[in-house]
Amino acid sequence: MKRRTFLTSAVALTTAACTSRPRLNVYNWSDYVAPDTVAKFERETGIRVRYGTYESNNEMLAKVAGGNSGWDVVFPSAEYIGPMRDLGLLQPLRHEWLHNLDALDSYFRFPPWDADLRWSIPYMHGVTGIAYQRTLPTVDSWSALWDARLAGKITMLDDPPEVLGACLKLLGYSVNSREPDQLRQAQRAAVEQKRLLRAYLNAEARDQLVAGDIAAAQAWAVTAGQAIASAPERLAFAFPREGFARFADTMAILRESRRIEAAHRFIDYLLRAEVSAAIVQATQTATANAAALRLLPEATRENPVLYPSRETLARGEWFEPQPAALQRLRDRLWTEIKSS
Ligand code: N2P
Repeated sequence: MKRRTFLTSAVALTTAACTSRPRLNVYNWSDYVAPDTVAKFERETGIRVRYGTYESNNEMLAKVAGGNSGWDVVFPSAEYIGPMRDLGLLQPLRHEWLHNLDALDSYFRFPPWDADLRWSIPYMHGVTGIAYQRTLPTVDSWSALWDARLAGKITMLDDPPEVLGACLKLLGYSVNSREPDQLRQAQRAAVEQKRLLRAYLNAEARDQLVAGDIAAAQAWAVTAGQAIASAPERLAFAFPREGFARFADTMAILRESRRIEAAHRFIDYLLRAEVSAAIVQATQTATANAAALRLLPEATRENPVLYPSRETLARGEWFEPQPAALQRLRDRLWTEIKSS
């Protein structure tokens, strides 16, 4: 074969290999799959996955809001499903391609935010509380995060509904308050707290808690659970007595996706009990998958940070989507907090 012909056919072959192998772009929270979850899916299906991670709903939304992000599957928190649907960002799901839906816990099979799972499939859930060093006197109230003795060693989440939510709870209000006056009081509490803060941090708080650089952090149970697993003798988690937010993160397919069959295959794969159980073991998360939970050792199922009692959970509130005008007010209050 002449060199020229050889080169041309080699290029043709490589191009064919690249274009014929199906691809999928998955954008998820950090630490939300096991190290081998994606590779195993690729081996089983032949689909090549580009996997990216984010640390907050806002980070994800900023990327996908324009409708040409290139991502196919994303993991919005429950209260973002309605607004993302209304913005035309989501694709209705095809249940005939999701064979493992029955694995879901009965509550998450018909959740209040998307009762027939038309737009989203529950993935992980948890509460937002306080991760703290056991050397501190008992922490059981949001007020611990306003304790001047801990100045410089406190962090809050870098997440507007979470920070306003904690401030609202501190003041005795609902995390979903729609009262402008209550929201302004919450903003004042956040501004007053800011001088005590080390930073607004999400997943990054984990290592700083383990290192002892943070005394008390507003934290997702998932992140706290991961920190506690690394230093169980030094760290603990509090479910504040004033109440707290609950979160549920879901799997959804973007309207812009041109790979909807592969996207459903990926979601269905994550719903598989063994796959989900391996993720929970590796990442210390609380799963919405009841079949996976049954496969896990008792110590995991009874981890009180991830799976608190029914009475404790009853003190929690799911975040709700806000009417547009109130969302604008909240956005403005948050910008002012950040720039204060
Ligand atoms: C993943 C933490 C996500 C929990 N690192 C908040 N939705």
